Amino acid sequence: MFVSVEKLLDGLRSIPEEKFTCDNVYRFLSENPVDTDSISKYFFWSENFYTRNLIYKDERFEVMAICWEKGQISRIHNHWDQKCWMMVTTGKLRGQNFKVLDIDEKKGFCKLAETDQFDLSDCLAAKVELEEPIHQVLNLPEFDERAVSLHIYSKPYDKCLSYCRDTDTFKEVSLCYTSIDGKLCDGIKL
Ligand code: 2CO
Ligand code: FE2
Repeated sequence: MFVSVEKLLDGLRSIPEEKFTCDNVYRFLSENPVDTDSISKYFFWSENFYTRNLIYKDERFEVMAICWEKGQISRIHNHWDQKCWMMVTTGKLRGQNFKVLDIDEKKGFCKLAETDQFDLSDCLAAKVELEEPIHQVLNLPEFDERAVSLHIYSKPYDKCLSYCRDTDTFKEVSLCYTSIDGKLCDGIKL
């Protein structure tokens, strides 16, 4: 029932452009839980930040394994207009979605409020809702274990908006890979 990541990639590549929709890819992912052993060569761990490890990228989508030490959390962020799906292959993660209460784009001001929350584990598939795209992913200290999540982004993207709740501000930030094809990227210190 578990599939290797190579099989998952073959399947994703074979989905025609017009069928590469939120629902179709979500269904495909739900039907193809990924075998952890097939992605373990992409795992890198850092005490300082969650790591983003690129497994595959083409013009249409990228696939990465994200490794979360106990207690590590993402920023509150969006994915621009890109579609996103994920599954947690090891451990457990909390997802928290947010809605915009008030925004002044020129001033970089944005007031957010929490909306729904969800927990992911056991290769359960999830998608980022395009209607409410601001979210945060947390490996809560009480989960008390490392976690790994597999992410698919379509199209690939390397910038997002990051939101600060203390100051009600937001700004664009760059995203980088920790490793590509199982090799640590230049300049990355774990
Ligand atoms: N999107 C974040 C990233 O690519 C990880 S949180 O899950 O959506 O760094
Ligand atoms: Fe995200």
